[in-house]
Amino acid sequence: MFQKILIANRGEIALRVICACKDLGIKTVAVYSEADRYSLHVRFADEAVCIGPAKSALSYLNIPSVISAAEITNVDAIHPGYGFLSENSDFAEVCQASGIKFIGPRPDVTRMMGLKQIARETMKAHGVPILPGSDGILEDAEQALEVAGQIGYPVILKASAGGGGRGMRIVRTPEELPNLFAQASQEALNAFSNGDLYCEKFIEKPRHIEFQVLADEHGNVEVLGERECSVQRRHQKLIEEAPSAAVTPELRKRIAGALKKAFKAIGYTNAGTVEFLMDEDGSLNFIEVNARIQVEHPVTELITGVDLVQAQLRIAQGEKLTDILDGPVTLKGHALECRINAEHPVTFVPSPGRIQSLSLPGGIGVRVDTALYPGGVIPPYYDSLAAKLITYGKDREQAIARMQRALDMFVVEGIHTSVPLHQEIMADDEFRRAAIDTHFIQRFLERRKKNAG
Ligand code: MV4
Repeated sequence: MFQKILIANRGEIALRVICACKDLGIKTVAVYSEADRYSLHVRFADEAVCIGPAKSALSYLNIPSVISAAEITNVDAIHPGYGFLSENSDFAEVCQASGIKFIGPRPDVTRMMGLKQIARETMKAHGVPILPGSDGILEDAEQALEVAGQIGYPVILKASAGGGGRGMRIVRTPEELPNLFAQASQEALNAFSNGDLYCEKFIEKPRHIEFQVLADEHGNVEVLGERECSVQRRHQKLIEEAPSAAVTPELRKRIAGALKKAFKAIGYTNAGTVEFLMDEDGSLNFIEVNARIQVEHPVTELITGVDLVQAQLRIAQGEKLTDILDGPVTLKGHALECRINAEHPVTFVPSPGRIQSLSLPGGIGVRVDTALYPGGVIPPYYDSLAAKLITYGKDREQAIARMQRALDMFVVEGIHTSVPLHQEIMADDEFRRAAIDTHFIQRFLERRKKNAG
């Protein structure tokens, strides 16, 4: 059992991990940059170590600094949170070599999942549905033309080492393919030091739906339903919910069964998320695996009653899923999460600064995950997520009503936030009908502009 762990992260997720550790009686070590000296994760951890200057590259992403902090505090394990080093297989390897347990999948598994075309082939081999596309890496534009000719246009070129939309190009005709291939490959090489590309049939108007997986170190795998994450802007999710209004119990069961087999076969351990795209005809196909806890994990927690971060810690301690979960996982009710960003609700310009005053909502069915406090500062160096406002209800309608009530009672002064944006979305007819796909925000912003002008 872990006596003490280090949390290699900041903000709300660092606090979330501290909560799970307190519930389990595990001592915590916070690490912080010079910009985060007065952050709540530093205050609430049992110990805290400064690991460098504000810039992430010199602190939260600095492997030797994080490992040194772990060694001087003599921790048993490191929880990486999301972002930063969470999917860095080299970091996981250094932890292992230093005798520190990395709370996440094994490095070789994370490395495999990070190569998207390998993840794709692996899922296919174990019966998870994938989109038509290339078998592995495309050698050159010539081969891409051949594959595209077979599967039909439009196709999308994707970076093998990609994610977050970089190194992607949509190709609508064979004429434009050679140029787009060169661009995508160059962009991937710059961003990921790996120019390898693969391709898939392009889905014009998909829903983004992801399944939550937990796997122990004894070969047991559970799938905890799905999350609907279609409300996104520029690859940043704004609202997530569970379950998805577009997933039937039959479809959920079929995908969960395939994922269980696949994750067992690859020896996956700890928490993971499997992203799918749903076509307008309702077909659901794999796109990628995220080998970490995700920002939106709370919506799954609320409909399953499972503490996912506690589960991560207990899995890493070698416990069995049957002991971690109390009986079979069932889905009950509906949960919504609004990401409250420190940014202007109309222009989306980041709005770091000091919190002059703060009053957070509460009451039945409301959860707030945040590291904000009155007088605290949101530094400009990191992402703009300031709080996650999460509501639960017996159905989607009740979860929305509670979200509206909670947004009305979310008072923050000193910075701009996306609270007003979320209030408008909660009142939007398309959103209320769950008529959402990855273009929802674009349509919503056009409607808003038209109504304002
Ligand atoms: C796609 C796609 C359409 N067809 N793949 C964007 C980020 C990366 N994780 C995958 N992405 C996409 N892959 C095929 N075959 C459309 C997107 C996409 C998208 C996906 C989910 C949520 C928002 C998105 C916004 C633009 C493009």
